[in-house]
Amino acid sequence: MKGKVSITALTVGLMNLTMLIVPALAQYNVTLRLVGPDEEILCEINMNDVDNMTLAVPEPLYIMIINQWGTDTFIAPVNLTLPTMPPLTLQAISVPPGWTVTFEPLTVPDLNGDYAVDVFDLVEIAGAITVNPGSWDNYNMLLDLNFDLTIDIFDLAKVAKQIEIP
Ligand SMILES: [Ca+2]
Ligand SMILES: [Ca+2]
Repeated sequence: MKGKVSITALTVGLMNLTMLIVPALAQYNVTLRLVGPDEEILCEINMNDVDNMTLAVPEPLYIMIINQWGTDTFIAPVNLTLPTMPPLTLQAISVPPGWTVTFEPLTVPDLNGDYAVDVFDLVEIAGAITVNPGSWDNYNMLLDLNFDLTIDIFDLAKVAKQIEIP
């Protein structure tokens, strides 16, 4: 019985804590998509429970966004038709709507976010290389470092160039 009381007290305590935290951090479920000219989804990235955020994207994609719209900050839902050939659409949708994303150029290819550029980042790209030319299976726009719409040795080379040898 005594244990039950203290669990309830703990639950109430946690609920109070949650109520304090939630209003400060609005959380969004976000879907980022790269959509082809026939509405086909070429790449879809889902992020759950994210705050308004900065998202590092391959540098050529960042430059495309800045040149086209003159800003790097957008509020979802948004559809950005990129000046690629063929024209592709970068789509950001959030639940609830209103997620703010600020794109930034990915100049340091720390793809697994461990604050170092090393062989593990090469592995991230190697895992996304597809053996079928022209196939969009596995395509992840955030790993396409030269943003030529395919993941291959040239993206690996961009990481390899920045690996620091101790
Ligand atoms: Ca890393
Ligand atoms: Ca590429």
